[in-house]
Amino acid sequence: MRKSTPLAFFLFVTLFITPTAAFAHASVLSSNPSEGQVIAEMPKEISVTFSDDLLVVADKEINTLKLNHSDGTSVPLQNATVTGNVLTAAVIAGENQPGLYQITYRVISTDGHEVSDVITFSLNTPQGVVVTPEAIEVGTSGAIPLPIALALAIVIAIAGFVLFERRRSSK
Ligand SMILES: [Cu+2]
Repeated sequence: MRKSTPLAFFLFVTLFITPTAAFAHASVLSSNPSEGQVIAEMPKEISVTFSDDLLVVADKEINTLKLNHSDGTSVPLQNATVTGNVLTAAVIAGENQPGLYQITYRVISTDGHEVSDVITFSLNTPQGVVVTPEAIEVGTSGAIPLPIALALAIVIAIAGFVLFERRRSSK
């Protein structure tokens, strides 16, 4: 019985987070690199394409991209540019340390709503890398990023189903 407590807690947290994110207004249509992608070479530019145009305010950087390596270092980006619904920033040449990376975006779409989340990709590492808690905490906020929350929900659902089936078949 004691084992079900953290499971129930995780389920609660996941259910609590997911609907909040589901009401976000501008969503990511695509990105380079894309979520979960394993690439052999760091691209010259990081870009994220949204479902809505981004708000541009002269002299104010309200749409930001950050790139972090899972070892905790931040990779400097240059010349963040908004073109309609695309946010792009240049990666400084020579940033090619293998490992897990996170793109953290924080944007405001033309309807005035802020959207932020994390896109994870790996550079030159085998597919199926395990996302460590350390990597998850690279993001700016303490919240669990939506894709990870969804993955957790799926894992918990499967675990719950297995436990349920086991309990049922033992009767
Ligand atoms: Cu909105």
